[in-house]
Amino acid sequence: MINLSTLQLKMFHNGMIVGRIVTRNMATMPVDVPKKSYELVIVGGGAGGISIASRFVRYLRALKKPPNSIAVIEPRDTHFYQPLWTLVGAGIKDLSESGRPMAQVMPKGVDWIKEACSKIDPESKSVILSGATGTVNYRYLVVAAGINIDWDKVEGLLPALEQPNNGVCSNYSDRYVMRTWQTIKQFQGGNAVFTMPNTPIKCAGAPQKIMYLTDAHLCKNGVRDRTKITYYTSLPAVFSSKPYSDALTELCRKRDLNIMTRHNLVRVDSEKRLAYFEHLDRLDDPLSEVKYDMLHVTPPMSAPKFLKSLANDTSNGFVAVDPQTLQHVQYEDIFALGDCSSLPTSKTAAAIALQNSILAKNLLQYIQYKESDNIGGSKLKFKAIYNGYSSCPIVTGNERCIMAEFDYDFKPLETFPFDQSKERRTMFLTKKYMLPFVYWNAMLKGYWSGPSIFRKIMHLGFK
Ligand code: UQ1
Repeated sequence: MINLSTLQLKMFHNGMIVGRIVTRNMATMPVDVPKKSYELVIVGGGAGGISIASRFVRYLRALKKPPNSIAVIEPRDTHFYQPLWTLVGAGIKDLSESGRPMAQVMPKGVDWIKEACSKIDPESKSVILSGATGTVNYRYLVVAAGINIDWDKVEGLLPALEQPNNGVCSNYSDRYVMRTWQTIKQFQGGNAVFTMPNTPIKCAGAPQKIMYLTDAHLCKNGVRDRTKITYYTSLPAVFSSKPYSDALTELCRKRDLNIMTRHNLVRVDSEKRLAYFEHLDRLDDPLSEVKYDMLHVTPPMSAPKFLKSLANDTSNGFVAVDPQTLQHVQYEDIFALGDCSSLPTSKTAAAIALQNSILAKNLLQYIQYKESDNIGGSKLKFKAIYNGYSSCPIVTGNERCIMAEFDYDFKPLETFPFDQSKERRTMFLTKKYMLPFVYWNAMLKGYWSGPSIFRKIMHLGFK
């Protein structure tokens, strides 16, 4: 069976992607035979890996290192701007706009090793690959390996997603995101159910954004009157940062969107169209059985297994780094950022915008310190400190958006000199047009550290 997203992606691979590579003639293709060792190895070609690679191509040139002393290990052909998938699932953007060939975003001057990692050995400073290359040694390592989606942890979910037109969908994959839009379009009323799992996930706002967009669509096409919409979340509130949570709770009340807290999806029966939830505060109770006509699932996620050697007792499988400096807590020559890291903030591209700049500054400082003549002196004190900044553009439907921005304490850290917990059209347009532009043209090229500079300018004289 070919579903629509695979078909679209195929056309996109064969047409647009090839066209782009040929016309721009700037592709970095994978290396046939990688070197045995590199100054800097970056694991992962996602938002974190590519932005760090771009910065270090510049830095290593400045440090007078030979070209191609950086390797990026990434097995995939396509780089996705995943924040767009909320809009793709709601029929506002095209799937093809969310991806570009990996070759096109890979900076010139790095060796792209197109293989998957199977293990990292921090003692021998080597990355063990699953393909023919075997092992690559590093002097410095950046881990930006993303997060794993555990579709199979919800019983019956994968089979349900693989059958067409049964009301089950998920924005969390290029394979299934078009199913969401199909499902919304075909929906004729009944129970629309949205879920948020009991694990760390990427973009914790996305599970509810698609609910708001579905609500808006159903209002427009006259189906809303015969629909009950419910959000089942594992969390105790609709959002982690209080001012935004309060605004969203009020918005849900006004729009008759029901919120069921501390509920976790464990099973889907797609034949009978039943979803089963455990109650996280009453695990001995029988599962709640919920009839659905549409079910948008946010799957459970976990740290990639091959990162085990870099985790510790408290990091839950994620790479254990210092929350302020992004350096590994045990191995000084390893840094990590993004979804695979233990950084206790919301896992978003906006967080990676600031993290990549902090990590790059600190790793550069560390390299200079290690390679200077006066080693053995005082302990290195890092200059760049991460405050946990993350942001989540919560699209609330009708071309409106609440632009949540907060720090490690979930305290608002807003860029604009107005109350961002209010729905605004300008923020929707920022999400739809400006942020993708900034991502492709500045962030991946190593020139975007998040909006903090604008925050400082805009708040001059205001607060
Ligand atoms: C951001 O800087 C960024 O990087 C490009 C994103 O990427 C997807 C974002 O989603 C957001 C919200 C930010 C923060 C920027 C502003 C203007 C609040």
